[in-house]
Amino acid sequence: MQMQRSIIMAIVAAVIALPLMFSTAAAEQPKPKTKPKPPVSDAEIRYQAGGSPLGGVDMHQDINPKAPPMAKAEFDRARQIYFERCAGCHGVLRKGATGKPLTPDITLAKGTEYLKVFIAYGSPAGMPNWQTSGEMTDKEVDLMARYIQQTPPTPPEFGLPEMKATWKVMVSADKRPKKKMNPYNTDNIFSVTLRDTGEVALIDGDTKKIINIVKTGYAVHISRLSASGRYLYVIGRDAKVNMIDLWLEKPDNVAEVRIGLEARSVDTSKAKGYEDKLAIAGAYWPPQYVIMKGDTLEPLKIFSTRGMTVDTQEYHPEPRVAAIVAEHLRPHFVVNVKETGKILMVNYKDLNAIKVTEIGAARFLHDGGWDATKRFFLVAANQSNKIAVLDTVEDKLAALIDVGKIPHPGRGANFVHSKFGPVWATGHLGDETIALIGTDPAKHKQSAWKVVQTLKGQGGGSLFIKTHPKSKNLWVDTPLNPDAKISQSVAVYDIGNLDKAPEILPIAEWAKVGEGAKRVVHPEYNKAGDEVWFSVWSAKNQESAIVIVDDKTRKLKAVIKDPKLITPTGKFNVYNTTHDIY
Ligand code: DHE
Repeated sequence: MQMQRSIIMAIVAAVIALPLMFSTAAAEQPKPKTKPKPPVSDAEIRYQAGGSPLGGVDMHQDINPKAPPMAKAEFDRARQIYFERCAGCHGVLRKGATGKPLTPDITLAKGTEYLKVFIAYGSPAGMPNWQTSGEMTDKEVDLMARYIQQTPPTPPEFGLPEMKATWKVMVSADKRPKKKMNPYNTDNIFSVTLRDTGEVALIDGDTKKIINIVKTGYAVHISRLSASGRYLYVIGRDAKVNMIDLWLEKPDNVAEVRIGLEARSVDTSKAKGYEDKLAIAGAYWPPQYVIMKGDTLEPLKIFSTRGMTVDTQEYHPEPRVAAIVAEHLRPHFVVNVKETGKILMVNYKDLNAIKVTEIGAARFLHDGGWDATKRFFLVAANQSNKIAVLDTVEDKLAALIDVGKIPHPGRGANFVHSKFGPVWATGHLGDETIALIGTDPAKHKQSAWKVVQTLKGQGGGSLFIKTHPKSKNLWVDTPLNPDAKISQSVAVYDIGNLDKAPEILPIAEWAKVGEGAKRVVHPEYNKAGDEVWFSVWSAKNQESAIVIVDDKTRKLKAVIKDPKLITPTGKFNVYNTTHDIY
């Protein structure tokens, strides 16, 4: 036993002394005896290891004679674990994303024992300690060490025939009502992601009652609206797009399609003359985006994002599609490609002559939103610790701005700063700061595209920030902070006096739910801009809730609880989402 321990300790020491291979910052050699701070925070690791649905997809097992033997059942189990835990950082094909490449040319040279220790104990540079944290057993670590020496299996492609085979129109356009058939104020409906049940809850913002629970894709991610606000589009991590008609007597699905095997983003055409005409969805696998008919989801055109990275100009086989937004002023979609670090402006005026303007930004593009004028789109290049600014009038990159560690704005927050004029704000996953960026080059040139003020938040692990044109409050969540006190509360700043410390509201406590993680996530305003809704997010088998705060008084206004409200996360108010108000 003692001897076994000494061997392990010797290997740990050897591993730490060798160049790190898993994390982004692997190039930095750890210095002995000092404890380097992981460049990837725990919050970020947990966030990225969200679970890819590709684990369930059948893939070919190549027999590599140099790799340690694996029975098919072992290979399939390891593949499932890989897609659930590892693919988010290391990539589907293991070529590396925010984590290091794990291709056999690298892993075979390290050998099983080395890899086991690395997986079990993690690295100071950010690789999680899967075994010592209790998340993987000894057997699973052994399995994974052998698995990553095999040839990476490739999931199948997903072209038009595959999409068409999944495409269903439940209520055809001509059978749908010509006017709204329900009493709801549809502009103030909230579509609430029920993450782990693969559903959205449609909640009436006026009465706070659930209108319907609608079946959608696996681990549903976001909702977006058509330009008229009638159709609601929901995307699941399994790349299933659902289209819900809010005019039905009981709003429900009218069409669905799968646009790939894994996805996160969806939006619709917003330009004048194209209202409700087209939808677009972006996939993680295969790396592609798809333009569909807006009223039926019939897939029309598919575009691959495979290509060269923005900086080193090297081929990347799986650049995932991150945020997509529709321009309001021109018939364009803005498609953000994660691994290549490119922003694509897709002109959809003529689907047979699509014009794509490619703007080089920085890796790895993730999420973002418009400035208040909707001319500039600001997107987080999260592993570069930068915000990229796209100018949609001059079709160019207006700026690349250094911000804090791993910016994560959601869609960000726009307001007028008393000193610097219009600003857009982002919080960060990797530190406690909130960056305010000037967005008005015409009237506030000195402040434009600069961090004009940095606020101190509760801590790292922030995902979403929000305000409303009618509000004087700026809300910042911290759901991924390791301290429960911080992850279960929210910070609110007075926009008129940003030098004042924020007020901390114990949202989870107000929910009065039982045991659970109770992460307070994703502030969202109602249409009037006088209420802010928060999700109190616990596990599938625990009680969760939606807490509604009066924006003016910052006091509790209502709590929505229901056994069907399982794992609520994102909430999308119909009016605010349609008009990109944030
Ligand atoms: Fe998200 C937006 C990707 C984990 C809740 N998320 C986005 C967008 C992308 C993305 C690309 C932008 C879409 C757009 O605007 O078109 N999210 C990913 C991941 O890859 C990641 C890190 C890991 C994963 O496996 O999915 C991930 N996301 C999460 C979560 O764990 C969250 C907190 C809970 C959940 O529901 O899964 C989460 N993501 C959200 C929400 C938005 C979002 C609520 C939309 C924010 C908005 O206001 O628009």
